[in-house]
Amino acid sequence: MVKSISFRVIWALKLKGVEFDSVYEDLSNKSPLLLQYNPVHKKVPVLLHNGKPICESLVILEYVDETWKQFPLLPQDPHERAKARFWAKFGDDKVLQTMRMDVLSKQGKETREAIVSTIENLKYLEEELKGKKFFGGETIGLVDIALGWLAYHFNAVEEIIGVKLIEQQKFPLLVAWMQEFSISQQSKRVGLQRQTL
Ligand SMILES: N[C@@H](CCC(=O)N[C@@H](CS)C(=O)NCC(=O)O)C(=O)O
Repeated sequence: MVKSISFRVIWALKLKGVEFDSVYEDLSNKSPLLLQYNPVHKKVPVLLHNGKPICESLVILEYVDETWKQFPLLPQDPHERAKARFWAKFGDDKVLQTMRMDVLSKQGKETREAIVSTIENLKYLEEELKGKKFFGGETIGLVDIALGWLAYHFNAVEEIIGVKLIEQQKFPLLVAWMQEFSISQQSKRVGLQRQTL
C-alpha cells in the first residue's frame, strides 16, 4: 500500500509541534514489536503514546487531535466534523482503492474501468474544494492529511499506467491543492520525497 499512509501521522504530529521518535519497519520482515502492538492488522502506522499503542492511521489522527489541542485538525461544529470524517473515509475507501489498488492491480478492460472510477472519484474531491484553499478551509485539516498521499503519488501512478489522471484543465482546484499541500509540508520540513511504489 502507499507508504505515505504512515506519513499522515508524521504530518499531524509536526503540524502540532509534537516531538516524536520514528521507528521504521521492514514490512517484508515484520518485527515482534509491530506484531505486539498491532496484532490484528499487523500494519504500520502504529502510534505508541504513554506505552499504549494506537492503530489505523485515521484513528491515530483523531487521537492526535484530541490529545494535542493546538492546530486543530477537525472543525468544532459537529456537522463539519462529520463531513471531514466522511471525506477522509471516502479518500481511503474510494480514491485510494480505485487509483492505487484497482488501477495498478487490474488488467485490460478492468484497468480502464478503474481509471474511469478514479476520475469519477476525483471529481467529487474537486467539487469539495470549491471556494477553499484546503479541504480544511484556510488551513490544513484532517482531510488534507488523509489525502496527502495523492500529492506525492499521483504522477507515479500516471507514469506506470501511461494515462494522465489529474489534468490541470479538468481538476484545477485539485492541482492547486496538491501544490499548496506539498509546499506547506516542505516549509515545515515534513515533506515526503517521491517514492517508488
Ligand atoms: N488502513 C490502514 C492501512 C495501513 C497500511 O496499509 N499499511 C501498510 C503500509 S503503508 C502496511 O503496513 N502494509 C503491510 C501489510 O499489508 O502487510 C491505515 O490507515 O493505517
